Amino acid sequence: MSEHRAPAPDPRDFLSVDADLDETERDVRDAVRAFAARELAPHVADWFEAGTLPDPRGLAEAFGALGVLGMHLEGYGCGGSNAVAYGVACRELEAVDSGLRSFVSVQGSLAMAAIHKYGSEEQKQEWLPPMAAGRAIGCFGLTEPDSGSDPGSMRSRARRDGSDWVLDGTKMWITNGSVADVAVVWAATDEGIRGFAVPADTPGFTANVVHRKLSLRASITSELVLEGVRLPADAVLPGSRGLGSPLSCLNEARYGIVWGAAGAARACYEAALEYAGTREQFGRPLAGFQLTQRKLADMVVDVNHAGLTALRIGRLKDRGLAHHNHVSFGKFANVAAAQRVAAASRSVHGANGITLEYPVMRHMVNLETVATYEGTEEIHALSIGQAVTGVSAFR
Ligand code: TGC
Ligand code: FAD
Repeated sequence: MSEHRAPAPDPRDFLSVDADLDETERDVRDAVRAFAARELAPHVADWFEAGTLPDPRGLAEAFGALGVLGMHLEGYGCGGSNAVAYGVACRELEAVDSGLRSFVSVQGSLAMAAIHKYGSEEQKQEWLPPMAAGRAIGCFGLTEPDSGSDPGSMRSRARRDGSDWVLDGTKMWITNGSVADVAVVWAATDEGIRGFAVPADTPGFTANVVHRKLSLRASITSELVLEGVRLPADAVLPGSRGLGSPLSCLNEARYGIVWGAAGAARACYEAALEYAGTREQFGRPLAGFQLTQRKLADMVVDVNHAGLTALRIGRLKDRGLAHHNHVSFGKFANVAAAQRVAAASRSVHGANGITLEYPVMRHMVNLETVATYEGTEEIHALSIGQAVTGVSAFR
């Protein structure tokens, strides 16, 4: 009897995580990966260097045609995919740049998800089909200059004036704020925190671009100013009530980051593997030095752990079993893993690693934002701590 030999691991998918994707999920992976290689990767270093996205509307329409905007939502022109397929799409986009995954996250998992979860039938009909197609851009305004990790302390107010609502306040760090057609704005009311669909052409609404960022440069970040913004009664998202409403949207976007961070980690690891195989010092490739192999071993472990974590949480989500503490676990673990991989990859690249000719420093600085937004590393550590001890240490 001949001895069975398992195939040797594929260095690019060491634990064969993708073998556990079904055919539809693999098709999504291949389509998004091909799109990203063709339409995004050749330009992203220039966009990052310029500190902006030169054609956000064109990009939105291209993402719409690809089918990734609100792809996990049902109806209204959305794709209705499962959570794993959506996650795989996020992974492939973030393997190019976190800012590009952010574009898709904010549109689909925050702005569209808020309208889908809490909006009226009219609001869904008005906004979701054009947003899914990328003909309309949305943003999600929760954070304020003085309320980041603690959004419950927000100062933005919405008060009734007859049947109208009048909104005043400032939102800060809002992705796509200055290119949005509609801003989902969260404000305190006499009935608690509620969400509002604010068309960007409403008098009193202005958006100012945040300049001089050193991270997430291939992404537009804005301040939203609302001064006496008068909205009709039907602008409120009728199903929204309390801080739990925006937080449940965050779970969707945080879930995308769990996968996205695995993509950024994979890209940095693959860049290091390739570089170490070709760059020679002391008469042989860097890959032949023990210290480099240790870095590659650490990287491949982090990349595969991140991939397994993402897939596990995705499968739980598709069975309706992903608690928000699971998502916190994934964001906390995978972003930290990606940061370790990016730093190790940058060191393998030597001086070349600090340039935009290679993707690693771009990923490394992007990951500073990814570790900060959607709940900082500390906030997710405290969520996990609360889940395992039963004691809240937020305050
Ligand atoms: P707390 O009293 O704990 O909770 C208030 C209510 O919300 C419920 N809840 C959640 N519900 C759904 N999902 C979650 N993740 C939830 N976390 C809490 C909770 O059960 C409670 O419900 P109820 O019915 O009892 O009232 O609220 P807290 O004020 O103590 O704050 C908790 C904390 C710190 C975890 C929360 O505020 C938080 O997550 N802070 C971080 C803020 C954050 O992540 N901001 C992100 C802004 S958006 C963004 O960054 C977009 S980046 C662009 C991109 O994604 O690419
Ligand atoms: P702070 O809350 O001031 O925190 C500062 C430090 O204190 C952090 O290390 C934090 O972890 C720590 N800290 C705070 N509280 C505690 C505690 N209880 N215990 C221990 N440590 C604590 N927001 C939106 O609403 N929409 C968007 O589209 C959006 N896009 C963004 C895009 C970019 C590029 C960036 C950088 C941010 C974006 N944000 C967005 C904002 C983001 O969600 C916030 O930056 C984040 O929630 C953290 O808030 P903060 O920056 O005010 O930091």
